[in-house]
Amino acid sequence: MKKVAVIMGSDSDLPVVRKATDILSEFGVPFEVRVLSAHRTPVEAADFARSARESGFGVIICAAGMAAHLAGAFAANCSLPVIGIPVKSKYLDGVDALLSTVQMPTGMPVATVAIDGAANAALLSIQMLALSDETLRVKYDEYRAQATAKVLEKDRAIRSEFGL
Ligand code: RP5
Repeated sequence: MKKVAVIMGSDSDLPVVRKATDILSEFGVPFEVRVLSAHRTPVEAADFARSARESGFGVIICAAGMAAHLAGAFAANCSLPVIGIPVKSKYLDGVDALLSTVQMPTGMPVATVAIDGAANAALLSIQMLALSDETLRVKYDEYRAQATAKVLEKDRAIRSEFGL
């Protein structure tokens, strides 16, 4: 199976990123984690992006906060699908990172998830890899079925609480 690259702009992003790595682990998807910054280590970030396909990666997840150019920089240097996670920082509630990540110019797409939406980033990467991996597709469909069952159970519990 292809690997997922999980890149964060700073180690301070790890508490958010952990939600993605936990899900990748749960699904048995191979991944590598790096701290690489579009601004602080631009050469290393570009080198990683340029060699990502030949290194066996199939999807890249980039988490960054503030003026978050990490996902865009990866998209510019690599034709693998890039998923951006805008990370909330203490000043602008993550809207700065959201706009920096989502507003990519035509031709350089970044699939941007919600602010701190690391779980969805992992799930989206799994959906992408599952296009060519039947075992992973079955696991993902089971996960979705369980998620549906949990909500239906909550619905039953709430209705019962109101005597319905
Ligand atoms: C971004 O700046 C990082 O992704 C992080 O979210 C933010 C703050 O970084 P630190 O100052 O905590 O290293 O590049």
